[in-house]
Amino acid sequence: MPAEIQEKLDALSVEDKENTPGTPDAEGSDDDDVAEDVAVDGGAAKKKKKKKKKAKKPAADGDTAANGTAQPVKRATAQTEPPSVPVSHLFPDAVYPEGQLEEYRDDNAFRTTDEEKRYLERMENDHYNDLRKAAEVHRQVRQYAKKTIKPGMSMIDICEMIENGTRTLVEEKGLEAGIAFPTGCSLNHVAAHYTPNAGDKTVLQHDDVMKVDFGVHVNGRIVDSAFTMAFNPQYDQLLAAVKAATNAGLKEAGIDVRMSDIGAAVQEVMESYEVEINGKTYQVKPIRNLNGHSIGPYHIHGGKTVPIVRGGDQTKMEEGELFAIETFGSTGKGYVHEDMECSHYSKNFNTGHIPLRLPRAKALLGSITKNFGTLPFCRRYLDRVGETKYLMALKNLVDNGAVEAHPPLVDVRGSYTAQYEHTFILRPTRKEILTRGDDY
Ligand code: HZE
Ligand code: MN
Ligand code: MN
Repeated sequence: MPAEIQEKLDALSVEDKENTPGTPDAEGSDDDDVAEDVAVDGGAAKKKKKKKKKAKKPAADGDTAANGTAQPVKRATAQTEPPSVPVSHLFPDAVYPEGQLEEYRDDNAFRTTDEEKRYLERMENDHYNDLRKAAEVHRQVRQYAKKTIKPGMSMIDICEMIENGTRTLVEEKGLEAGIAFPTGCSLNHVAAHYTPNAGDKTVLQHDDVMKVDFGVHVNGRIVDSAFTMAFNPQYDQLLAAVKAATNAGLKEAGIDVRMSDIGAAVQEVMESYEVEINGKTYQVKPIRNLNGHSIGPYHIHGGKTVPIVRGGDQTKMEEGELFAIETFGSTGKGYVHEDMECSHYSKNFNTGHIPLRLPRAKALLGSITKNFGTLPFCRRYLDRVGETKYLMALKNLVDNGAVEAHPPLVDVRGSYTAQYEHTFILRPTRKEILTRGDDY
């Protein structure tokens, strides 16, 4: 960890540190095996340091030196509930914490210390810092979301809570910083790409399994991360299977690693779990037509896909690439199809000018370009920028290929699906799991 970031961490309160990746928690979450692998300056030394600090500085705003004199201490402002403090206020020198670091292995072990690789990396520091800021916003917003979301809340209230938190903490500013894509809150057999449209009265139920998938960007640098919430403990093993499978994929990932090897590692772990739900037992299946993906600036799906089953793809991951590894487990067929009313859309990234004959479609595309650029959006986001009665125009844009529709992706009715997702970057010297937190 660079000295300036270590100093920054040292200035933070104990509470803040516990939320910082790269500071593994001794008591641990259910993810200890992964969290302990943080390759900073040695987990043992770190733990000692933290324990010492905790004992020395219990709660005060100041510090007491060994000789008993009061010491002023730089203290990060605590986040509020609901979150209202922009992360830029919590990190006043605008240096954001690194994610979980992992050294490359085998033929790439040389990279950790290689002078040329370290040089290449320094040139990208501002981009990494933008990603780390986005990741910090994600961690703080999801911490509040996990605490607050309860059965009985409407899906719209759930999404607005997450979206308001993101806008505030990242200090939303046009296309320079904000929400990267609509808040996914897909339920049960719906695996992905559901967010409520206006008027949707759906209320979260005690027996629902909800995939919370949201994204944050700073200058178009996107983090994409998701977790699953359930209130009935009968789903605990399903969630554990998918969490472990995602972690297996993250561990396997690296420069020169074949996509197919990641798929194999994910499937192996996922299928090693048996779950009992409503008195029936299932082997957890990976959803074979869903995958992780590369991410480009303002481009959620950068073009490379990361399978979650064995077979096929000999494509390799490369230096500098940003990826989301997301795995989905299911008690159903392990295969999704499009169904239900569409909420998610994005301007087609690769097409140039498309001639449009319908004036309302032309105007809507102008508004989409201005407000979202190539970032995905949903109908609620069109509503909030003042668009009305746009459904015909939107359909025209989809029919003409200017906009892509991303309808909900569902497994068979009555099945349950879970998802965990993290964003990581293959830095020249090491892998950095940007969105890692103390929760998942
Ligand atoms: C949205 C959105 C959020 C992802 C996508 C993602 C996405 C984008 C497939 C995608 C394009 C089915 C779209 C997405 C999103 N997250 N991959 O994490 F509107 F709000 C593009 C694509 N494709 C080109 N052809 C293949 C698929 O998601 C897949 C998981
Ligand atoms: Mn996602
Ligand atoms: Mn994704």
